[in-house]
Amino acid sequence: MPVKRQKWSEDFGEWFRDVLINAGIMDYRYPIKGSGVWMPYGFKIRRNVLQILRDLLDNTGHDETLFPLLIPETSLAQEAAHGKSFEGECFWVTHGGFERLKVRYALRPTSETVIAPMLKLWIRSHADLPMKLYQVVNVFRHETKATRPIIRMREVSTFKEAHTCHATSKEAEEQVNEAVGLYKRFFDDVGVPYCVSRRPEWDKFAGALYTIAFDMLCPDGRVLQIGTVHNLGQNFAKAFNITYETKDGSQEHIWTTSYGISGRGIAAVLIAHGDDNGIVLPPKIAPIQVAIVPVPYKGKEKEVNKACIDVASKLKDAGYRVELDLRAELTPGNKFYYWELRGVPIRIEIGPRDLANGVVTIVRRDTFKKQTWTMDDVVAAVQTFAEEITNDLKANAETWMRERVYRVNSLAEAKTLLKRKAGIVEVPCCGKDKCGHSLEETVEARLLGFPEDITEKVDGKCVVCGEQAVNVVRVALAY
Ligand code: P5A
Repeated sequence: MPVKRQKWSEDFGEWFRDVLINAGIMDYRYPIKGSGVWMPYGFKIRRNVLQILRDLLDNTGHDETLFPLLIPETSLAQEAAHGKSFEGECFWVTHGGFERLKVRYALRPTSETVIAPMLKLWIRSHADLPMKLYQVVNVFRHETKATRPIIRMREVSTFKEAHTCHATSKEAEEQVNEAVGLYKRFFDDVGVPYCVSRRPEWDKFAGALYTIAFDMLCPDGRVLQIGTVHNLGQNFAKAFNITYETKDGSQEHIWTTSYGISGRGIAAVLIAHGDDNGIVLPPKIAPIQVAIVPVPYKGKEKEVNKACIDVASKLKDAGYRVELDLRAELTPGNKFYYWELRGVPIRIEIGPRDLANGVVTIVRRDTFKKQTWTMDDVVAAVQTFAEEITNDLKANAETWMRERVYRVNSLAEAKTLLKRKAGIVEVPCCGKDKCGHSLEETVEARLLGFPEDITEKVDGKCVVCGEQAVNVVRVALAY
Protein backbone atom coordinates (compact mmCIF):
# COMPACT_ATOMS: atom_id res chain seq x y z
CA MET A 1 0.00 0.00 0.00
CA PRO A 2 1.56 3.36 -0.94
CA VAL A 3 2.09 5.64 2.02
CA LYS A 4 -0.11 8.74 1.95
CA ARG A 5 1.76 11.95 2.42
CA GLN A 6 -0.85 14.56 1.40
CA LYS A 7 -1.26 16.28 4.72
CA TRP A 8 2.41 15.89 5.53
CA SER A 9 3.29 17.66 2.29
CA GLU A 10 0.33 19.99 1.87
CA ASP A 11 0.05 21.50 5.30
CA PHE A 12 3.23 20.61 7.03
CA GLY A 13 2.86 23.20 9.82
CA GLU A 14 -0.52 21.85 10.83
CA TRP A 15 0.66 18.24 10.44
CA PHE A 16 3.59 18.91 12.77
CA ARG A 17 1.53 20.65 15.46
CA ASP A 18 -1.11 17.89 15.37
CA VAL A 19 1.36 15.05 15.46
CA LEU A 20 3.28 16.50 18.40
CA ILE A 21 0.22 16.59 20.58
CA ASN A 22 -1.57 13.51 19.23
CA ALA A 23 1.48 11.29 19.49
CA GLY A 24 2.21 12.60 23.00
CA ILE A 25 5.50 14.31 22.15
CA MET A 26 5.14 17.97 23.08
CA ASP A 27 2.25 19.91 24.55
CA TYR A 28 2.62 23.46 23.38
CA ARG A 29 -0.29 24.92 25.33
CA TYR A 30 1.79 26.15 28.25
CA PRO A 31 0.75 29.74 29.03
CA ILE A 32 4.07 31.27 27.91
CA LYS A 33 4.62 31.76 24.18
CA GLY A 34 7.52 29.69 22.90
CA SER A 35 7.63 27.26 25.86
CA GLY A 36 6.44 23.69 25.61
CA VAL A 37 6.29 20.51 27.65
CA TRP A 38 8.09 17.34 26.63
CA MET A 39 5.49 14.67 27.37
CA PRO A 40 6.50 11.17 28.52
CA TYR A 41 6.64 9.58 25.05
CA GLY A 42 8.36 12.63 23.52
CA PHE A 43 10.81 12.71 26.39
CA LYS A 44 11.81 9.11 25.66
CA ILE A 45 12.40 9.93 21.99
CA ARG A 46 14.41 12.96 23.10
CA ARG A 47 16.48 10.82 25.46
CA ASN A 48 17.29 8.28 22.72
CA VAL A 49 18.27 10.99 20.25
CA LEU A 50 20.43 12.72 22.84
CA GLN A 51 22.12 9.43 23.66
CA ILE A 52 23.40 9.20 20.09
CA LEU A 53 24.88 12.69 20.36
CA ARG A 54 26.29 12.05 23.83
CA ASP A 55 27.97 8.84 22.61
CA LEU A 56 29.49 10.63 19.63
CA LEU A 57 30.86 13.42 21.81
CA ASP A 58 31.98 11.19 24.70
CA ASN A 59 33.87 8.96 22.28
CA THR A 60 35.77 11.87 20.76
CA GLY A 61 37.23 13.38 23.91
CA HIS A 62 34.41 15.77 24.87
CA ASP A 63 33.50 16.02 28.58
CA GLU A 64 29.98 16.80 29.72
CA THR A 65 29.58 19.73 32.13
CA LEU A 66 26.86 22.00 33.47
CA PHE A 67 27.31 25.76 33.60
CA PRO A 68 24.99 28.35 35.19
CA LEU A 69 21.92 29.79 33.50
CA LEU A 70 22.43 33.46 34.37
CA ILE A 71 24.90 35.76 32.64
CA PRO A 72 25.83 39.15 34.08
CA GLU A 73 25.18 41.81 31.46
CA THR A 74 28.86 42.80 31.68
CA SER A 75 29.96 39.32 30.56
CA LEU A 76 27.44 39.12 27.72
CA ALA A 77 28.71 42.45 26.38
CA GLN A 78 32.39 41.57 26.70
CA GLU A 79 32.75 40.25 23.13
CA ALA A 80 31.33 43.27 21.32
CA ALA A 81 29.75 41.69 18.23
CA HIS A 82 28.26 38.86 20.28
CA GLY A 83 26.87 41.18 22.95
CA LYS A 84 25.37 43.54 20.42
CA SER A 85 23.67 40.78 18.50
CA PHE A 86 22.24 38.89 21.47
CA GLU A 87 21.28 41.87 23.67
CA GLY A 88 17.93 42.29 21.94
CA GLU A 89 17.24 38.57 22.00
CA CYS A 90 17.72 38.04 25.74
CA PHE A 91 15.24 37.66 28.54
CA TRP A 92 16.59 39.86 31.33
CA VAL A 93 16.42 39.30 35.07
CA THR A 94 16.23 42.74 36.65
CA HIS A 95 15.10 42.02 40.20
CA GLY A 96 15.90 39.69 43.08
CA GLY A 97 12.68 39.71 45.07
CA PHE A 98 11.76 43.41 45.42
CA GLU A 99 15.33 44.58 44.99
CA ARG A 100 16.52 45.90 41.65
CA LEU A 101 19.81 44.24 40.63
CA LYS A 102 22.82 46.51 40.13
CA VAL A 103 23.84 44.48 37.08
CA ARG A 104 21.01 42.74 35.30
CA TYR A 105 21.36 39.10 34.31
CA ALA A 106 20.51 37.55 30.97
CA LEU A 107 19.01 34.07 30.79
CA ARG A 108 21.66 32.40 28.61
CA PRO A 109 20.76 32.65 24.90
CA THR A 110 23.87 30.46 24.36
CA SER A 111 26.87 29.94 26.61
CA GLU A 112 30.07 31.32 25.09
CA THR A 113 30.09 34.16 27.64
CA VAL A 114 29.15 31.84 30.51
CA ILE A 115 32.03 29.52 29.81
CA ALA A 116 34.71 32.08 28.94
CA PRO A 117 35.30 33.49 32.47
CA MET A 118 35.78 29.94 33.77
CA LEU A 119 38.15 28.98 30.93
CA LYS A 120 40.26 31.95 31.98
CA LEU A 121 40.59 30.33 35.42
CA TRP A 122 41.08 26.79 34.21
CA ILE A 123 43.53 27.18 31.34
CA ARG A 124 47.10 27.82 32.36
CA SER A 125 49.44 26.08 29.95
CA HIS A 126 49.60 24.16 26.67
CA ALA A 127 49.16 20.98 28.76
CA ASP A 128 45.55 22.05 29.47
CA LEU A 129 44.77 22.10 25.74
CA PRO A 130 42.82 20.99 23.84
CA MET A 131 39.81 21.25 26.15
CA LYS A 132 36.52 19.99 24.75
CA LEU A 133 33.37 20.53 26.82
CA TYR A 134 29.68 20.18 26.18
CA GLN A 135 26.37 20.55 27.96
CA VAL A 136 22.70 19.85 27.28
CA VAL A 137 20.63 22.70 28.66
CA ASN A 138 17.74 25.01 27.99
CA VAL A 139 18.57 28.40 26.48
CA PHE A 140 16.27 31.39 26.09
CA ARG A 141 15.87 33.59 23.06
CA HIS A 142 13.24 36.25 22.68
CA GLU A 143 12.45 35.21 19.12
CA THR A 144 10.47 37.81 17.23
CA LYS A 145 9.68 35.56 14.26
CA ALA A 146 6.64 33.28 14.61
CA THR A 147 7.38 30.69 17.28
CA ARG A 148 6.72 27.03 16.52
CA PRO A 149 6.87 23.99 18.77
CA ILE A 150 10.40 22.53 18.93
CA ILE A 151 11.40 24.38 15.75
CA ARG A 152 11.46 27.93 17.03
CA MET A 153 11.08 28.10 20.79
CA ARG A 154 11.78 30.97 23.15
CA GLU A 155 12.78 28.44 25.76
CA VAL A 156 14.91 26.10 23.68
CA SER A 157 14.73 23.13 25.98
CA THR A 158 17.14 20.71 24.37
CA PHE A 159 20.19 22.75 23.47
CA LYS A 160 23.27 20.60 23.06
CA GLU A 161 26.25 22.94 22.88
CA ALA A 162 29.95 22.08 22.63
CA HIS A 163 32.77 24.52 23.34
CA THR A 164 36.39 23.73 22.57
CA CYS A 165 39.74 25.42 23.23
CA HIS A 166 42.96 25.01 21.27
CA ALA A 167 46.56 26.14 21.15
CA THR A 168 46.64 27.05 17.47
CA SER A 169 44.45 28.29 14.68
CA LYS A 170 45.12 25.08 12.77
CA GLU A 171 43.86 22.93 15.64
CA ALA A 172 40.68 25.01 15.90
CA GLU A 173 40.17 24.56 12.16
CA GLU A 174 40.65 20.80 12.54
CA GLN A 175 38.12 20.83 15.38
CA VAL A 176 35.59 22.49 13.09
CA ASN A 177 36.12 19.64 10.63
CA GLU A 178 35.74 17.06 13.37
CA ALA A 179 32.51 18.71 14.54
CA VAL A 180 31.09 18.76 11.01
CA GLY A 181 32.01 15.07 10.74
CA LEU A 182 30.31 14.28 14.07
CA TYR A 183 27.12 16.06 13.07
CA LYS A 184 27.12 14.26 9.73
CA ARG A 185 27.35 10.95 11.58
CA PHE A 186 24.55 12.00 13.90
CA PHE A 187 22.15 12.96 11.11
CA ASP A 188 23.17 9.91 9.07
CA ASP A 189 22.44 7.74 12.08
CA VAL A 190 18.88 9.04 12.40
CA GLY A 191 18.39 9.06 8.62
CA VAL A 192 17.95 12.81 8.19
CA PRO A 193 19.30 14.17 4.89
CA TYR A 194 21.04 17.54 4.98
CA CYS A 195 23.10 20.10 3.08
CA VAL A 196 26.19 21.58 4.67
CA SER A 197 26.91 25.19 3.71
CA ARG A 198 29.25 27.96 4.78
CA ARG A 199 27.01 30.86 5.82
CA PRO A 200 27.63 34.26 4.25
CA GLU A 201 29.36 36.91 6.39
CA TRP A 202 26.09 38.58 7.36
CA ASP A 203 24.53 35.36 8.58
CA LYS A 204 27.40 33.97 10.66
CA PHE A 205 27.12 33.46 14.43
CA ALA A 206 27.81 36.72 16.27
CA GLY A 207 31.44 36.65 17.39
CA ALA A 208 32.55 33.92 14.96
CA LEU A 209 35.11 34.01 12.16
CA TYR A 210 32.79 31.81 10.13
CA THR A 211 29.83 29.47 10.50
CA ILE A 212 29.13 26.15 8.83
CA ALA A 213 25.48 25.13 8.95
CA PHE A 214 23.41 22.01 8.38
CA ASP A 215 20.05 22.55 6.67
CA MET A 216 17.27 20.07 6.03
CA LEU A 217 14.45 20.48 3.55
CA CYS A 218 10.95 20.43 5.03
CA PRO A 219 7.94 19.08 3.11
CA ASP A 220 6.69 22.61 2.39
CA GLY A 221 9.86 23.44 0.45
CA ARG A 222 11.46 25.52 3.19
CA VAL A 223 14.78 24.71 4.80
CA LEU A 224 15.35 24.40 8.52
CA GLN A 225 18.78 25.02 10.01
CA ILE A 226 19.35 21.96 12.17
CA GLY A 227 22.86 22.50 13.46
CA THR A 228 25.79 24.89 13.29
CA VAL A 229 29.54 24.77 13.79
CA HIS A 230 31.45 27.99 14.43
CA ASN A 231 35.12 28.84 14.32
CA LEU A 232 35.39 31.59 16.93
CA GLY A 233 39.07 32.29 16.26
CA GLN A 234 40.57 34.31 19.13
CA ASN A 235 37.60 36.66 19.40
CA PHE A 236 36.30 35.38 22.73
CA ALA A 237 39.80 34.59 24.01
CA LYS A 238 40.85 38.21 23.44
CA ALA A 239 37.64 39.68 24.84
CA PHE A 240 38.02 37.62 28.04
CA ASN A 241 41.81 37.61 27.97
CA ILE A 242 42.14 33.82 28.04
CA THR A 243 45.78 32.94 27.57
CA TYR A 244 48.02 29.92 27.97
CA GLU A 245 51.74 29.46 28.42
CA THR A 246 53.32 27.98 25.31
CA LYS A 247 56.11 25.39 25.35
CA ASP A 248 58.71 28.17 25.06
CA GLY A 249 57.23 30.08 27.99
CA SER A 250 55.41 32.89 26.20
CA GLN A 251 51.72 33.77 26.71
CA GLU A 252 49.28 33.29 23.80
CA HIS A 253 45.55 33.69 23.45
CA ILE A 254 43.70 30.41 22.95
CA TRP A 255 41.59 29.59 19.87
CA THR A 256 38.01 28.44 20.34
CA THR A 257 35.13 26.79 18.48
CA SER A 258 31.52 26.10 19.39
CA TYR A 259 28.83 23.96 17.84
CA GLY A 260 25.25 23.22 18.65
CA ILE A 261 22.18 21.19 17.83
CA SER A 262 18.86 22.04 19.48
CA GLY A 263 15.52 20.23 19.72
CA ARG A 264 15.45 20.75 15.96
CA GLY A 265 17.69 17.69 15.80
CA ILE A 266 14.69 15.74 17.15
CA ALA A 267 12.12 17.61 15.04
CA ALA A 268 14.26 16.77 12.00
CA VAL A 269 13.72 13.04 12.51
CA LEU A 270 9.96 13.46 12.95
CA ILE A 271 9.73 15.66 9.86
CA ALA A 272 11.99 13.59 7.60
CA HIS A 273 10.08 10.35 8.09
CA GLY A 274 6.50 11.46 8.74
CA ASP A 275 3.40 10.60 6.74
CA ASP A 276 -0.35 11.17 6.97
CA ASN A 277 -0.70 8.48 9.61
CA GLY A 278 1.68 10.18 12.01
CA ILE A 279 5.38 9.84 12.72
CA VAL A 280 7.64 6.96 11.71
CA LEU A 281 10.54 6.39 14.08
CA PRO A 282 13.82 4.76 13.11
CA PRO A 283 14.13 1.70 15.41
CA LYS A 284 17.26 3.09 17.07
CA ILE A 285 15.39 5.99 18.65
CA ALA A 286 11.91 4.48 18.98
CA PRO A 287 10.92 4.22 22.68
CA ILE A 288 8.85 1.21 21.61
CA GLN A 289 10.36 -0.75 18.73
CA VAL A 290 7.73 -3.48 18.55
CA ALA A 291 4.05 -3.25 19.51
CA ILE A 292 2.36 -6.61 19.91
CA VAL A 293 -1.39 -6.62 19.33
CA PRO A 294 -3.51 -9.72 19.91
CA VAL A 295 -6.34 -10.18 17.42
CA PRO A 296 -8.54 -12.50 19.47
CA TYR A 297 -11.68 -14.36 18.49
CA LYS A 298 -14.35 -15.13 21.03
CA GLY A 299 -13.33 -18.11 23.09
CA LYS A 300 -9.69 -17.91 21.95
CA GLU A 301 -8.63 -14.86 23.98
CA LYS A 302 -6.57 -16.79 26.50
CA GLU A 303 -4.48 -18.73 23.97
CA VAL A 304 -3.90 -15.68 21.78
CA ASN A 305 -2.85 -13.55 24.73
CA LYS A 306 -0.53 -16.27 25.94
CA ALA A 307 1.18 -16.49 22.54
CA CYS A 308 1.58 -12.68 22.58
CA ILE A 309 3.13 -12.82 26.05
CA ASP A 310 5.58 -15.51 24.87
CA VAL A 311 6.60 -13.52 21.79
CA ALA A 312 6.99 -10.36 23.88
CA SER A 313 9.25 -12.07 26.36
CA LYS A 314 11.39 -13.61 23.60
CA LEU A 315 11.88 -10.17 22.03
CA LYS A 316 12.57 -8.48 25.36
CA ASP A 317 15.18 -11.15 26.14
CA ALA A 318 16.79 -10.35 22.81
CA GLY A 319 17.05 -6.70 23.89
CA TYR A 320 14.15 -5.09 22.01
CA ARG A 321 11.89 -2.41 23.48
CA VAL A 322 8.49 -4.08 23.31
CA GLU A 323 4.96 -3.05 24.25
CA LEU A 324 2.37 -5.76 24.67
CA ASP A 325 -1.00 -4.12 24.11
CA LEU A 326 -3.53 -6.12 26.09
CA ARG A 327 -5.96 -3.23 26.64
CA ALA A 328 -9.39 -4.80 26.75
CA GLU A 329 -11.35 -1.64 25.97
CA LEU A 330 -9.79 -1.11 22.51
CA THR A 331 -10.36 -3.06 19.30
CA PRO A 332 -7.29 -4.34 17.40
CA GLY A 333 -8.03 -1.67 14.76
CA ASN A 334 -7.94 1.09 17.38
CA LYS A 335 -4.64 -0.27 18.63
CA PHE A 336 -3.13 -0.37 15.14
CA TYR A 337 -4.06 3.28 14.66
CA TYR A 338 -2.70 4.19 18.09
CA TRP A 339 0.76 2.68 17.45
CA GLU A 340 0.90 3.93 13.86
CA LEU A 341 0.37 7.51 15.03
CA ARG A 342 3.23 7.11 17.50
CA GLY A 343 5.59 5.81 14.87
CA VAL A 344 6.30 2.39 16.38
CA PRO A 345 8.34 0.86 13.55
CA ILE A 346 7.19 -2.77 13.87
CA ARG A 347 3.81 -4.24 14.78
CA ILE A 348 3.21 -7.90 15.46
CA GLU A 349 -0.32 -9.24 15.18
CA ILE A 350 -1.31 -12.66 16.45
CA GLY A 351 -4.76 -14.12 15.83
CA PRO A 352 -6.21 -17.61 16.26
CA ARG A 353 -5.29 -18.61 12.69
CA ASP A 354 -1.68 -17.47 13.20
CA LEU A 355 -1.65 -19.45 16.40
CA ALA A 356 -2.90 -22.60 14.67
CA ASN A 357 -0.17 -22.24 12.02
CA GLY A 358 2.59 -21.36 14.50
CA VAL A 359 3.20 -17.99 12.82
CA VAL A 360 2.98 -14.26 13.56
CA THR A 361 2.06 -11.40 11.23
CA ILE A 362 4.62 -8.62 11.15
CA VAL A 363 3.72 -5.18 9.80
CA ARG A 364 6.17 -2.41 8.88
CA ARG A 365 5.07 1.08 9.93
CA ASP A 366 6.77 2.80 6.97
CA THR A 367 5.27 0.75 4.13
CA PHE A 368 2.45 -1.09 5.97
CA LYS A 369 3.76 -4.22 4.25
CA LYS A 370 2.66 -7.40 6.06
CA GLN A 371 4.56 -10.67 6.28
CA THR A 372 4.04 -13.91 8.12
CA TRP A 373 6.93 -15.54 9.97
CA THR A 374 7.15 -18.67 12.02
CA MET A 375 6.89 -17.93 15.70
CA ASP A 376 10.23 -19.61 16.35
CA ASP A 377 11.99 -17.12 14.06
CA VAL A 378 10.38 -14.00 15.46
CA VAL A 379 13.62 -12.52 16.83
CA ALA A 380 15.44 -12.93 13.51
CA ALA A 381 12.42 -11.49 11.70
CA VAL A 382 12.32 -8.39 13.89
CA GLN A 383 16.03 -7.90 13.38
CA THR A 384 15.64 -8.08 9.60
CA PHE A 385 12.66 -5.72 9.64
CA ALA A 386 14.43 -3.23 11.89
CA GLU A 387 17.45 -3.12 9.58
CA GLU A 388 15.30 -2.77 6.47
CA ILE A 389 13.21 0.01 7.99
CA THR A 390 16.32 1.90 9.14
CA ASN A 391 17.91 1.69 5.69
CA ASP A 392 14.74 2.42 3.72
CA LEU A 393 13.76 5.44 5.83
CA LYS A 394 17.18 6.95 5.28
CA ALA A 395 17.31 6.13 1.56
CA ASN A 396 13.78 7.41 0.88
CA ALA A 397 14.32 10.64 2.77
CA GLU A 398 17.62 11.14 0.92
CA THR A 399 16.01 10.53 -2.49
CA TRP A 400 13.13 12.84 -1.61
CA MET A 401 15.54 15.67 -0.78
CA ARG A 402 17.99 15.12 -3.65
CA GLU A 403 15.06 15.31 -6.10
CA ARG A 404 14.40 18.78 -4.74
CA VAL A 405 17.89 20.23 -5.12
CA TYR A 406 18.09 22.11 -8.43
CA ARG A 407 21.12 23.48 -10.20
CA VAL A 408 20.35 26.32 -12.63
CA ASN A 409 22.31 29.06 -14.38
CA SER A 410 20.02 32.06 -14.27
CA LEU A 411 18.25 34.23 -11.75
CA ALA A 412 14.98 33.83 -13.62
CA GLU A 413 15.03 30.02 -13.32
CA ALA A 414 16.01 30.26 -9.64
CA LYS A 415 13.19 32.70 -8.97
CA THR A 416 10.60 30.51 -10.68
CA LEU A 417 11.65 27.44 -8.71
CA LEU A 418 11.63 29.27 -5.41
CA LYS A 419 8.29 30.89 -6.14
CA ARG A 420 6.73 27.47 -6.43
CA LYS A 421 8.55 26.32 -3.27
CA ALA A 422 10.35 23.61 -5.23
CA GLY A 423 13.26 23.19 -2.82
CA ILE A 424 16.93 24.18 -2.67
CA VAL A 425 18.40 25.99 -5.66
CA GLU A 426 22.10 26.12 -6.52
CA VAL A 427 23.40 28.89 -8.77
CA PRO A 428 26.95 29.95 -9.70
CA CYS A 429 28.13 32.98 -7.72
CA CYS A 430 31.30 35.07 -7.55
CA GLY A 431 31.12 35.20 -3.74
CA LYS A 432 31.04 38.98 -3.35
CA ASP A 433 28.74 40.15 -0.54
CA LYS A 434 27.10 42.63 -2.90
CA CYS A 435 26.07 39.86 -5.30
CA GLY A 436 24.91 37.68 -2.41
CA HIS A 437 22.60 40.40 -1.09
CA SER A 438 21.33 41.14 -4.58
CA LEU A 439 20.66 37.44 -5.14
CA GLU A 440 18.64 37.22 -1.91
CA GLU A 441 16.59 40.26 -2.89
CA THR A 442 15.90 39.11 -6.43
CA VAL A 443 14.84 35.57 -5.65
CA GLU A 444 13.22 36.57 -2.33
CA ALA A 445 14.90 33.74 -0.46
CA ARG A 446 17.75 33.10 1.95
CA LEU A 447 21.33 32.59 0.82
CA LEU A 448 22.48 29.45 2.63
CA GLY A 449 26.06 29.81 1.42
CA PHE A 450 28.70 27.92 -0.52
CA PRO A 451 28.46 24.12 -0.22
CA GLU A 452 30.85 22.45 2.20
CA ASP A 453 29.74 18.98 1.15
CA ILE A 454 30.49 18.88 -2.56
CA THR A 455 34.12 18.59 -3.43
CA GLU A 456 34.16 19.47 -7.11
CA LYS A 457 33.94 23.23 -7.66
CA VAL A 458 31.36 24.24 -10.21
CA ASP A 459 32.59 26.36 -13.06
CA GLY A 460 30.32 29.08 -14.39
CA LYS A 461 29.43 32.76 -14.44
CA CYS A 462 27.96 34.54 -11.44
CA VAL A 463 24.20 34.80 -12.01
CA VAL A 464 24.25 38.34 -10.62
CA CYS A 465 27.31 40.11 -12.09
CA GLY A 466 28.39 37.68 -14.85
CA GLU A 467 31.98 37.41 -13.57
CA GLN A 468 33.75 34.10 -13.01
CA ALA A 469 31.96 32.17 -10.25
CA VAL A 470 33.88 30.73 -7.27
CA ASN A 471 31.34 27.91 -6.97
CA VAL A 472 27.60 27.49 -6.74
CA VAL A 473 25.77 28.97 -3.77
CA ARG A 474 22.58 27.58 -2.32
CA VAL A 475 19.40 29.60 -1.92
CA ALA A 476 16.12 28.50 -0.38
CA LEU A 477 13.05 29.68 1.45
CA ALA A 478 13.94 29.29 5.10
CA TYR A 479 12.33 28.97 8.50
C1 P5A B 1 26.81 26.90 19.02
C2 P5A B 1 26.49 26.22 20.30
C3 P5A B 1 25.10 28.73 18.91
O1 P5A B 1 24.33 29.15 19.75
N1 P5A B 1 26.74 28.49 20.67
C4 P5A B 1 26.79 27.23 21.35
C5 P5A B 1 26.52 28.33 19.27
N2 P5A B 1 24.78 28.57 17.62
S1 P5A B 1 23.32 28.89 17.03
O2 P5A B 1 23.42 28.70 15.62
O3 P5A B 1 22.88 30.17 17.44
O4 P5A B 1 22.35 27.81 17.61
C6 P5A B 1 22.59 26.44 17.40
C7 P5A B 1 21.40 25.80 16.76
O5 P5A B 1 20.25 25.92 17.59
C8 P5A B 1 19.09 25.95 16.81
N3 P5A B 1 18.24 27.08 17.27
C9 P5A B 1 16.99 26.93 17.75
N4 P5A B 1 16.22 25.84 17.93
C10 P5A B 1 14.99 26.01 18.45
N5 P5A B 1 14.47 27.22 18.78
C11 P5A B 1 15.21 28.34 18.61
N6 P5A B 1 14.71 29.52 18.94
C12 P5A B 1 16.54 28.22 18.07
N7 P5A B 1 17.53 29.11 17.77
C13 P5A B 1 18.55 28.38 17.29
C14 P5A B 1 19.51 26.08 15.36
O6 P5A B 1 19.38 24.84 14.70
C15 P5A B 1 20.96 26.46 15.45
O7 P5A B 1 21.70 25.98 14.38
